[in-house]
Amino acid sequence: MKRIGVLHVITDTTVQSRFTHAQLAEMAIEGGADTVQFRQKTGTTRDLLEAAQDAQAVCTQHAVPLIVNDRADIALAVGAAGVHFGQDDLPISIGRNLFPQNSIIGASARTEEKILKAISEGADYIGFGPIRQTSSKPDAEAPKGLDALSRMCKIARCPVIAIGGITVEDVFNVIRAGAHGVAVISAVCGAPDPLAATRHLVAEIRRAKKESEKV
Ligand code: TZP
Ligand code: MG
Repeated sequence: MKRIGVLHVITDTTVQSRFTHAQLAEMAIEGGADTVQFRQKTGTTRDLLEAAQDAQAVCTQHAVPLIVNDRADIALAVGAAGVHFGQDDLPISIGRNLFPQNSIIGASARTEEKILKAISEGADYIGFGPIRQTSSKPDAEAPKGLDALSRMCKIARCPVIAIGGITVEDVFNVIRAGAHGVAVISAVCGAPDPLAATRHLVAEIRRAKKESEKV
């Protein structure tokens, strides 16, 4: 079984322009994030490659997996630990054949049917959301909430990473609902101090996991 991180910090240079992907990766890792996701929707392939290479260098230095959103070519080119595909990206089954066996392949899926399909094609984890309202993804669906998260976590026989509008105040309940972990953009990238914000998220995830162990 592959180790899937519990805090995926998604680096983003559109919700903020103070920091580069690499700088965000550095702060997130120092704050305790165990996965970094590189996500950039605009720019040339060369722009993306260079920014992802810089983020990968930081992740390599700290032995933290980097997952590239959308772009199998960029993930392969920088030697990332994995890739994350949405429903409009490459099918998981094709990605599985492109990447080494030990690569992590994540899939966004929002219905029971799509979750089961992604798992059957070889997804290592499911990204489920948006849990709450989010301003980081303009085409996000309506918030799914914690009840739907809980249902999907029971259906999925693989780790579920909750995403979308998750704040530090939410993390405890999100993990208690059954999520293996959370993925965030604004809670870290939009925070006044991304490093401190990451630390706080990690502490909340640990508190929730400890609580879950008690029952
Ligand atoms: N996919 C579903 S919601 C979302 C993505 C990429 C945006 C997450 O960003 P934030 O700022 O944590 O809501
Ligand atoms: Mg995508």
